[in-house]
Amino acid sequence: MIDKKEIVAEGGWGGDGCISFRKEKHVPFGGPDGGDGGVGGNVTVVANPNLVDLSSLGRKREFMAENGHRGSGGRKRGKNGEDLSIPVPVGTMVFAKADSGEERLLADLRSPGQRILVAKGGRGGLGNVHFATAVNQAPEIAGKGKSGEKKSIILEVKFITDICIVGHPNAGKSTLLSVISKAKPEIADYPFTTRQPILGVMPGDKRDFIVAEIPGLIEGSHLGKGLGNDFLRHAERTKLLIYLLDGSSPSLIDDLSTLDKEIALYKDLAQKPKIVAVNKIDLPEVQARLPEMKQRLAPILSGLGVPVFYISAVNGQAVLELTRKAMEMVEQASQSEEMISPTRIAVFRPKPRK
Ligand SMILES: Nc1nc2c(ncn2[C@@H]2O[C@H](COP(=O)(O)OP(=O)(O)OP(=O)(O)O)[C@@H](O)[C@H]2O)c(=O)[nH]1
Ligand SMILES: [Mg+2]
Repeated sequence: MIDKKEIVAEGGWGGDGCISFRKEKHVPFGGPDGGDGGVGGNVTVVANPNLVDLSSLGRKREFMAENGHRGSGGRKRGKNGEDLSIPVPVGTMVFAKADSGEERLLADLRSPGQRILVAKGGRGGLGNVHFATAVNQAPEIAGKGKSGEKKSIILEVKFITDICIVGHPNAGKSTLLSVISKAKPEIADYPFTTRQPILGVMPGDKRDFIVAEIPGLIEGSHLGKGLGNDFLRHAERTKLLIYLLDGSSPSLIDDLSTLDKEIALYKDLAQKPKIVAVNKIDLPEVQARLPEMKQRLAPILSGLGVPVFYISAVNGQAVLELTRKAMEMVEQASQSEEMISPTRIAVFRPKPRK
C-alpha cells in the first residue's frame, strides 16, 4: 500500500505570442495581427472515492500539465494547455515542501471531488498586436510564454473513519470486520494475514459508519517489529478504537497492556475513546475462563470508563451490543468535536441579578 508519496507538480508553460502582419489585398501595409499565446495548464489534486491508496500514480514522480499553444495570425489566441488532475483517495492531505524541507499543509481533501490547485500554468506571451506604437507600427517582437509554477508536493493518505479495529495478529479483526460490514478481508489462522488497512461500511440506523481494520500490532511495533506501526496513521482520524483481544490467549491482561502501550506510543492515539472486546468466547476453553477474565478486566477498565464486551465474531454473540455501543460513542465523539470547533464557541452571558 502506498500511502505517502512526494511528487513534483509543474504547471504548463504559457504559449509564445505570435509575430504576424495583416496581409490583405489592396492593403499595402497591413498592421500587426499576431495573437497571444495560450495559458499553460494547471496541476490539481482531486479526491476520488474509488481509490484507497496512491498506487494508481505508479512510479511517476513528475506531473506536468500541458503547455499553452502559440498565438497565430489574425489576432488568434493560442489554445490554453489542458489541466492535469492527479487522482488521490478521499482523506489525502496535500503538503507543499519548501526547499528548506519545511512542509506546509495546502489542503485536506475530505470529500469526494474536492480539489486543490497545486501548480499554476504560466501566462501566455503577448502577440505583436500589443507592441504597436506611434513610432513602431510594425513591431517584430512578441512576448515569450512564461514557465508554470513548479512545486514539490507531498501526498499523505490518512483514512477518515468512524471506528478502527486494532489488536494483536490473529485476534479476529478481519472476522469481526467481515461480520459487521460487507468487506471481505482474508481470514486465516496465522498472524499478519492482513498486511494493509482494510475499510468496510457498517450500516447504522441513521447513517453508515466507516470501519477500518489495522494490521496486527505486537510488542515493539513502534520499533519496526512485525509490520511496524506506520499503519496507525490511518487511525489518527478515527473517532473510536476497538481493542480486539484474543480470548484464547493465555496472557490476556498482558496483551491488553502491550496493545495499549503501542497505541499510546503513536502520536495522540491515547486520547481516543476506546472499547475493549474479548473475542472467541465460543471456544469451550474460553468459556471456562470467562468468569476469571471478567473479574480481572472489570476493575482495570471500569476505572478508565472503557466499556468491555465478550464476543464471538464467528457466531455473532454480543456483536450487536458491541456495534451499538460503538455507534453511540462515535456519535458522542462527533458531537464533542462540533462543540470545540471554532465556529461553534458558545457565548456565556451572566444572568442579570434579580
Ligand atoms: N473460535 C473462534 N475463532 C475465531 C473467532 N474470530 C476469529 N477466529 C479465528 O481466528 C483466526 C484469525 O482470524 P482473523 O480474522 O484472520 O484475525 P486477524 O486479527 O484479522 O489476524 P491478522 O490479520 O493476521 O492480524 C482465524 O482462524 C479465525 O477463523 C471467534 O470469534 N471464534
Ligand atoms: Mg486480519
